[in-house]
Amino acid sequence: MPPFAPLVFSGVQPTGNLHLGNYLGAIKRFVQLQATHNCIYCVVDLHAITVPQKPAELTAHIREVTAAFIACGIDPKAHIIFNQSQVSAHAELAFILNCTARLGWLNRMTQFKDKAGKDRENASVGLYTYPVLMAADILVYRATHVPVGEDQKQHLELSRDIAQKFNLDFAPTIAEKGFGEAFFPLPEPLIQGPATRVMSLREGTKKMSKSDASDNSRINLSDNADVIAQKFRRARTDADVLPTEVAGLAGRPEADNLVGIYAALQDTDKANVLRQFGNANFATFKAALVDLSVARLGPIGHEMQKLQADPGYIDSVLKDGAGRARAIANANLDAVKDIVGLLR
Ligand code: AQP
Repeated sequence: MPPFAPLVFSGVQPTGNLHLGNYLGAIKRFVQLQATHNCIYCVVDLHAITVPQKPAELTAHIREVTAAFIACGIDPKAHIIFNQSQVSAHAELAFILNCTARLGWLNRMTQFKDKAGKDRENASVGLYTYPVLMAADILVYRATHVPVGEDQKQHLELSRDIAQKFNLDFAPTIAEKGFGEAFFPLPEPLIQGPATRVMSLREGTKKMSKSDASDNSRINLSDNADVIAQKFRRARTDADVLPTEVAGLAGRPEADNLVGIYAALQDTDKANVLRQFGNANFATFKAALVDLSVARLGPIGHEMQKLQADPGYIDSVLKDGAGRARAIANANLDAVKDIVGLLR
């Protein structure tokens, strides 16, 4: 595999109810990676329409995710923030990669099975091919690193399989056109830290999710201090005190989840949190968790509100980012067309 210039790409769906899991599992990492990498962060609006969306709400949610990116600390000038549908190369490459991906690979995707549920025949074709579009999102920039939450691991593996098969299928023309042994890098998932899978506050074995019917299951980035306090106070726990060692969290999903959240918010690890709170009861720990959450999330929510009050500014950020993203994506898509043998 030839050396590829390091480049970070990731995305968030504008499906409303951005929550603490999206922040700790993904956006917080996006912010950190700016210091060491060139980064492209995308509001993946085409992914959002794989399930029904109300048009006016979708528009508002695209702006909401953009505001969250900026409020959390992503610099739209030094890096790139844009919405997917403004760069048509994503959809074009997705079709070409649909012809590389195998049906058997897609049939193994657990997110499709979860989201389609029992009524699979009635799911959209877009929901089924979602992981191929995700591969195109990443590969159209020839991105090397992809920060995501644990739930996206399988999709990332599929992106690597697609990249590898494309490189093999077209190896002779890839070499002939001067790209060496491989055109696409095999993108590396960055799934790190104590909160890569934040769980529901109501059920410690279920992922915190935007689409959960219960608002009490998640902390939204837009929640105010009172709501955050109320939700954590009501969060399900067990009857025991906190253990002093990480091993003591085994079999206690709710405790493990809250300790992981605290660790991620404090930029530390679970062992250190348990050194501070081992033997404490949940009332004490939850009070500290509320204080820390409000201190970290309060300024973000406030800044998001301010930004969303100026949709003109948000739209200008997306337009500028899309222009810069398009230049990179179109050049790579042209190369793919040349490799495949399509005239342009
Ligand atoms: N609970 C979570 N813990 C850690 N990371 C999470 N992510 C999502 N939920 C958690 C990560 O957030 C990024 C953006 O997610 P997405 O918008 O692409 O959609 P998703 O993964 O389908 O998120 P949701 O909230 O669960 O939405 P619904 O309810 O619509 O399915 C990704 O990196 C994801 O891993």
